[in-house]
Amino acid sequence: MPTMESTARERSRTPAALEGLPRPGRCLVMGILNVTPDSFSDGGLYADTRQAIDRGLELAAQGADIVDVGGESTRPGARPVCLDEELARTIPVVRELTRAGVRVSVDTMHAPVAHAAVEAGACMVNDVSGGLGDPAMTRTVAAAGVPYVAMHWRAPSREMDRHAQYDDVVSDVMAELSTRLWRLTEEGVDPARIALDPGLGFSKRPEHDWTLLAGLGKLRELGFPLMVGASRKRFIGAALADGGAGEVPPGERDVATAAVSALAAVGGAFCVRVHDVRASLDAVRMAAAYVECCDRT
Ligand code: PMM
Repeated sequence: MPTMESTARERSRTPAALEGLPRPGRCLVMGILNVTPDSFSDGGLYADTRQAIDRGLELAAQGADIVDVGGESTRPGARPVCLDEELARTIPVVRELTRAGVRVSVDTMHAPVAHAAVEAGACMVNDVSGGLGDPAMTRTVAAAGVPYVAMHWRAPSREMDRHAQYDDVVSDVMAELSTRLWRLTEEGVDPARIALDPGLGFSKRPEHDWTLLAGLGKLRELGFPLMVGASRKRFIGAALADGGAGEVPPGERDVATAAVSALAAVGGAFCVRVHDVRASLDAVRMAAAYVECCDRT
């Protein structure tokens, strides 16, 4: 059975990196900036453009390697927003943060938003649908030539919980991501600019999320850098409730999120996507020191 140490050793033999992003010798930390009224943990906090820009600057000052700007909530049950609204929420924020020297990615499943965000300075597209939400996304990203995160996704937010059925969640997610990879590269996306994400919480129950987290080593066999988005998610709230009924609320999950960031980094993630940047930055630094020591001993 693989131990945490052997996982760490294995990870360090294959440095994962994504063309066009920094390589600080540790897992990257992406700060979450949801410019939405209805995201599950920070909805409404940064819905106004000025508040969102200030928050983005704050995340960068806290050490975020990338700030991920999103204008559409993807929480279970969320309704889609119209394109004009998503553009109005995200593009001014992307433009101002980029002007201020912040490295920005755009969290969208819509090709026109990805295109406009790259024009406004975004250096990465983070697509929770892995290209399934908009058939034009793949070609848009290929033409833009920016790094692209393709997340495992089965269905829109309003119905995703109905699709949380797996024979073997790690194998099933790998097979579905492989199909996406085939399509992405067929349509001209540079493989050196693709990262994959198992999509924790998206058509997954808490036991699926934990199995995927424990299976990062296996997912890395796909040969692409892995992003992990665990921050404040339900599986963390449920684990903190110690098997009791209910869940610890999202606002009280940041310490545990940082612990999960360390686990993800040791498991070989190239980037973690989090609300509380400072805590996860410390966590991935500890993971890097640990992995380096495993390498030497
Ligand atoms: N999760 C959310 C939004 N975007 N992007 C990636 N790549 N991975 C994720 O797990 C992910 C994501 C939903 O969480 P939020 O509402 O806290 O942003």
